[in-house]
This record gives sequence, structure tokens and C-alpha cells, in this order.
Amino acid sequence: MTQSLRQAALLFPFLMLLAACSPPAEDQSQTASSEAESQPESVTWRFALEEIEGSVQDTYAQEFKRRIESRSDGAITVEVYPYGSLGSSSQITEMLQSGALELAFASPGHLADAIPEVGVFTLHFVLSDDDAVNRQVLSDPELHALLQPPYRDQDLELLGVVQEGWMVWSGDRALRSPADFDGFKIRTMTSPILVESYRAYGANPTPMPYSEVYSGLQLGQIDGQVNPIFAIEEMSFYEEQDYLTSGRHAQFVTTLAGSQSWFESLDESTRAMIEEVRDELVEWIDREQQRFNAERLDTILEAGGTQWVELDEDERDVFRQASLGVRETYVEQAGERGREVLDTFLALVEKHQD
Ligand code: 6CS
Repeated sequence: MTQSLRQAALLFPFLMLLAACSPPAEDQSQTASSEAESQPESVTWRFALEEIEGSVQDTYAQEFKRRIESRSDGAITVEVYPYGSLGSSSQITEMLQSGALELAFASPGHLADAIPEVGVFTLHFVLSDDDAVNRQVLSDPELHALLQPPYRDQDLELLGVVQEGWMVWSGDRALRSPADFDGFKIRTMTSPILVESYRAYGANPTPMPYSEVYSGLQLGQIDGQVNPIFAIEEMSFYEEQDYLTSGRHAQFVTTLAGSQSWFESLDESTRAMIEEVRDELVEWIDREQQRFNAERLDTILEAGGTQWVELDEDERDVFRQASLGVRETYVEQAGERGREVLDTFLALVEKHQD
């Protein structure tokens, strides 16, 4: 698998060239309804994923495609590009910003590099333990409205926020306390706020792209990494790890983003259709991700060689206390707008919990 990702990375310049030769987003994205009336051929929306085929993002994208294509009566075709066909998460985001793609997943763990405010989704122990509460918080229009301006500053349109499951630490040891993290080389996604989160536990955080994690584990460049279970299974990370530790410290959250120039070129009814499908998929994808994560944990444990460790409330509380200072670091990085995002986020968790 890592081999094929490496090959795909080699193909990347070629694909970039193809993208550069294709018509700009504005030309392709005339309104679905007016096109359907005036000419039979459909417009194409290119939708890039940060995950491979069969992943949670792929499942979302396939369902999004199915609903958009059927609702637009064939006027719109959605082409899905799984991870490995275009480039790293940051490269995909750049393609989206330039209008070479119409849609993509952009995970805060990488995107906070460009949009520090979105780093709020990577903070530890800010969400509820209840998935239903988290679903309501993450889809709350107030939160989306606060995040939209920084997305637009980066030529992006925030279309949705999706939870993909609880993050789990995989490692060569069980990670029951910050003492276990002492000197532990943990791979993180590439945004600086994640590095701070693991420094707070005493770890030695090592940011790297997703495609390099398997070989990093194999070669001993890192001792462990953190991701939801479905990803640990489909990327084969568990094969190189002895322990999975679940502290339910954070959900893996991604955002569905559009190229801003493309989104602005759409007519009202097409935009409304996207928002309608996005709203319908909130509960749908949450059920799917829960099923994926449960089934793939069974697959990992059935394969043998990996132990499952669940932290109790006292153990979680030690990590919670250690994580609190990182909220201030987030505010330093994301500024006043970041403070407002964090305060709103925490207030929404309380509101939906009641
Ligand atoms: O760890 C990462 O980099 C990636 N993890 C997941 C589950 N999705 C995409 C992201 O890039």
C-alpha cells in the first residue's frame, strides 16, 4: 500500500499538469439547472479525498455523489479522487484554493497550518463523550458562520464538518499516563497546534504526511501515531504496533471544503442542493463511522498481536489536566477570532449536553 502511495506521489506532477490543462472552475461550474436546460452534457465536480478507497471519507463522497447526481438529473457528475491519486493533504488544499478542484476534504490537523482557527477541532478534551452531542456541535450553524471568514480568506468555502471517530494512540507501549509519553516519538498531522498538544504530555511529536506513517513505523523513525481505528486498520499501521490506547481525548474531525470561486459561481438552487445533501449526511455518516470503527477494531483484534487498552476516568483526567494549557497556545496562534471560536465551541458543547 505504501508502495502504491509512493508511486502515486511520483505521478503527482503529471496529474497537476492535467489539472492545469482542464478548464478553470468558473467555466465548468455554470449552474446545473441552466445547463440542463440549454445543453445535454453534464458539468463535472472533482472531489478529492485525504483517505483511500473504502475509508470514511470515501463512503461520504460516494453517497454525496449518488445524491447530487440523482437530484441534478444527470446535469452534474461528481468524480471522486481517493488519497494517492493527487498528493498530500496540503497539496490537495492548494489545488482547491487554485480552483483545480471543486471539492475536497481538508482536515484541521493539516489545514490549521493555513487557517489557525480550525485548530480548535484538534484540541484535546473539548468535545463531549456523547457522539450525538458532538454531532450537534459540529454541525451548528453558529460555529460554521464563525469559521467561514477565515476559510474565505484562504479562497475556500466551508461546506461541512464531519466527525470520523475517536482518535486512538497506537504504539510500541500502552500509553496510560503522561509518564508513558516521555520521549515517545509520536507522528502527528502537520499543523503546529498538534505538536503542542503532544509536547504537553512530554512526548516527542514528529509531524509527517499520512502516506509516510507506515514506513515511519516500519523503520523505527516513530514509536507510534494517532488516528481513528478505521484508519489504523486500512493503512495497516496496527501491523507495526503492539498496543492501541483509547483515551477518548478527541474525535478525528474533517471539513468538507469547496473552491470559493467555484462555489460563488453556482446559482442559488445548486448551492441549496449541496447544503441539503450536507445536512442529510450528518446523521448518516455518523452512523457509518461508528460501524466502520467498531468492525475494524474486531478485524485488528482478530488478527492478533495488538492489545486494546481503555483508559478509565481517573487516567483520562490526568491527560485532561495536562491538555488545558494548549487552549491558550491555540488562542495565541489563532488570535481573537480563535478565542471567539473556542468560547463558542465550548458553550455549544454545554448547550447541547443539557
Ligand atoms: O493522519 C492523517 O494524516 C489522516 N488521517 C485520517 C483518518 N484522515 C486523513 C488524514 O490526513
